[in-house]
Amino acid sequence: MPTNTQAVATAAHSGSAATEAFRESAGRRETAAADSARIDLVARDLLSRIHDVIREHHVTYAEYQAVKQWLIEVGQSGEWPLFLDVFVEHVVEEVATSDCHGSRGTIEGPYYLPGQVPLPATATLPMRDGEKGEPLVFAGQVRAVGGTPLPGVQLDIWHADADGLYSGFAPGIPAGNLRGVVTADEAGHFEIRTMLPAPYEIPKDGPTGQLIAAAGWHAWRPAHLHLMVSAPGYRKLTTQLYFDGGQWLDSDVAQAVKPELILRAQTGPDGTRHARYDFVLDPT
Ligand code: MBD
Ligand code: FE
Repeated sequence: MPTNTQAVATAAHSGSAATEAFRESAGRRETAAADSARIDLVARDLLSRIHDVIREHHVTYAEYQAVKQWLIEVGQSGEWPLFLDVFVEHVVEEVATSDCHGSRGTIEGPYYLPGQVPLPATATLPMRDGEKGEPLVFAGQVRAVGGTPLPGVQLDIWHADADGLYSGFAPGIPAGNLRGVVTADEAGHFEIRTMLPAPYEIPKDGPTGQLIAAAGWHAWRPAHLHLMVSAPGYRKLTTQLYFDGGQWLDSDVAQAVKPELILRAQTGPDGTRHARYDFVLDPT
């Protein structure tokens, strides 16, 4: 099956591409300064909780060596961004946004790429001729907490294609496919045409997928759109939107679904899906 071959070819590549993307993003990201007291506190507590798990579950030498081997493979395959964003980021996001009153955020994940094509308020995302899938029109308005419509809003959007693959992280997909930076109009309105993404499955041939299989878990995320919504003077919102009735909504491997983030899309007479979502931003 050609789809299968493509998915297998993708897997080995996506982890290292995500590590590459993360390294290149270093200058753009906030990084914590080395505060010795903070490192002492958090690192000591983290280690002591690992010690507790070993005691409670009588972890053996054989298991300890297997874990060591697996950790080496996560690094060598470049899957640390994938593994961490799937299993850890959701709690970092929860803590980071606990004081927000605007739209719910959720994790960024490993597949954001900066510098995508700028697009007007009404726009179609870059896609291949005959891009597979069902057409989707995603529209809405961006306002501040309190309801004032916001001018100068940027919506940086990226998502998987109808095979569940991301441009830049799977071979054979043109750079920038299904990615773009939309500037909303003066009243914060936008209307984005694209193709409905498919659910995403963690690659099975890397260490993250191998852990998931070995533990008997499933490796799926429900279909989703990724967005970063920003406006001068407001906190940048990083979020994802999901589709009502879609598979895996109740069991996302990355635990990043929230009920407020599920779109109820209507299907038009020509089969096009129409979904609306209004974003609310918190002031900085
Ligand atoms: C994804 O597409 C994603 O959004 C996350 C969080 C992790 C892996 C793949
Ligand atoms: Fe994703």
